Amino acid sequence: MDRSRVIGIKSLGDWLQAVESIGELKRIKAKVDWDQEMSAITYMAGKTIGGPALLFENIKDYAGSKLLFNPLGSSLNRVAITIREQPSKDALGMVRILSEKMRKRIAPLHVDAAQAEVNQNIDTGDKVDITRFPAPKMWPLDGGCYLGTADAVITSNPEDGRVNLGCYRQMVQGPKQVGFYSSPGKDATLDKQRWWDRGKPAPVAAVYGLDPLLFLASATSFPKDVSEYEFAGGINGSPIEVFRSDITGLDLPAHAEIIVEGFAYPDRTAPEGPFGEFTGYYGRPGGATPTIDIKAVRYRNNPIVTSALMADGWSNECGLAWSMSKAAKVWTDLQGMGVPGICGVWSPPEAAGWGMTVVSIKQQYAGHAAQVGALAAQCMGGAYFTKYIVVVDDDVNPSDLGDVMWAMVTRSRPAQSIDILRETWSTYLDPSQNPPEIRPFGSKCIINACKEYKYISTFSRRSLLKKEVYESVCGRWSELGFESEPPRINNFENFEGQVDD
Ligand SMILES: Cc1cc2nc3c(=O)[nH]c(=O)nc-3n(C[C@H](O)[C@H](O)[C@H](O)COP(=O)(O)O)c2cc1C
Ligand SMILES: [Mn+2]
Repeated sequence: MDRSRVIGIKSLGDWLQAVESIGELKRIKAKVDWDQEMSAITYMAGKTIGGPALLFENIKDYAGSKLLFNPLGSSLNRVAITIREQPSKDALGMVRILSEKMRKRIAPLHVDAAQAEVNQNIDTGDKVDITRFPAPKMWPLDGGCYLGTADAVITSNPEDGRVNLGCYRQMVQGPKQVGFYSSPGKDATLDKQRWWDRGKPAPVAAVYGLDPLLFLASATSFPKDVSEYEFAGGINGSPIEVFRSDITGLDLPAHAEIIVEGFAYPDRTAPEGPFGEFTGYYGRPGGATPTIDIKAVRYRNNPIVTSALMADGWSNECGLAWSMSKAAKVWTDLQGMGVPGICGVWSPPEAAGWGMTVVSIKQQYAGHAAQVGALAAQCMGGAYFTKYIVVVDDDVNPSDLGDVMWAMVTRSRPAQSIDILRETWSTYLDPSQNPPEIRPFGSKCIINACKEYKYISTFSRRSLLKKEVYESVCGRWSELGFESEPPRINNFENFEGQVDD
């Protein structure tokens, strides 16, 4: 695909066109039920790595409405389009590019509210009714239907006006009310408390259909004092277009599909959950959760709802893209702290998206590996939930779990190489912390799987091919009767330090 196709994407519609042009959009025209059928189809289709985004065009009880499931899923191509890059199979290379893009910030551009497509329809007062939009029930034991999952929830800090975008789920409570679940330490949780501490309701907007770039930015742990709009603009390469709402005073994305707006009050809660989570388990039991009293609903003509299925394995929307954005952010953070020698950062999607971080480094001094492990464990981009942090040498591909395991068992010494951090930032959703009352604290394990630095010069040599021999065998690969491509190998014997006989 020509890169010019992905530059200039402003809306979900633009993004869908690019995705459809590479054959990764499946339109489902058969009638399906919002009650567990859409999610079952998404779960089953998502088992195929790289499977398509699913646009449901015929939803029971919601004639004429459309909903997009598995927007990013496990497709590197769609992650590439989302970060405005050409599709590529090089996942680690893409994380590097994303981490470079995350170092740029571009302030949003204010446009006239009347020009914003999301204002094609504005319902206020008695006309507010979010039950007009399809909200799937995803898992059999879910406490309700979730309209906001692949979303951006927008709040502000009353102290300095910083606008935050966070991806937090929202359960439908009624025509004019949704649940607002953001976990402890998340920016919306802190923002709403700041308003309440001033005796005021917290203004909130929730975007239920959006350009997946805003979804990705909303789901990444950026610095708490900078708006995600600026980072999304940096990744986009041009400003995100917003308009100032006359209802909440918040800056809202002009090209969104659907935005609800209202206020959250400290004493207005409702039962919410349980919900089948990114861990592949139901999270915390249902419980009293803040709500948003909706004052206005803005939507384009024929809007599309964006939805994220949380599940085990590759069907988890909190999988590939979430882990790539986390890895990129950890890389940016390490670079920002001036840590040298970082060769790659990966967060295996197989580890519930955010459960593990792997950093490969070129060791340069005593203590370097331990320093990288501790910083990767606790930096803003990497601290939430992540349980295992593994540091490997530069000859190990962090995005290849087989390579990482091999390094762990051949280079780490369990008695010396493992550090445990206690009482760390986690979530009520971690099923391993019991009884649930001890949540949301977690713990972390840092594994130094690098060659012991003290002995690095005499560490057992890897058995590596000679480059000329590898290349000659590659040249003869089909003559030898192999049909597939020869395997790519990056490390070769360099005979350094070898004495000629
Ligand atoms: C699909 C998806 C759903 C998520 N749902 C929630 C949620 O319901 N509550 C929550 O606290 N975090 C949720 N997260 C994680 C947050 O979006 C993420 O931690 C993000 O950094 C929050 O924004 P903030 O750093 O501005 O607080 C979700 C992430 C994804 C990818
Ligand atoms: Mn934030």
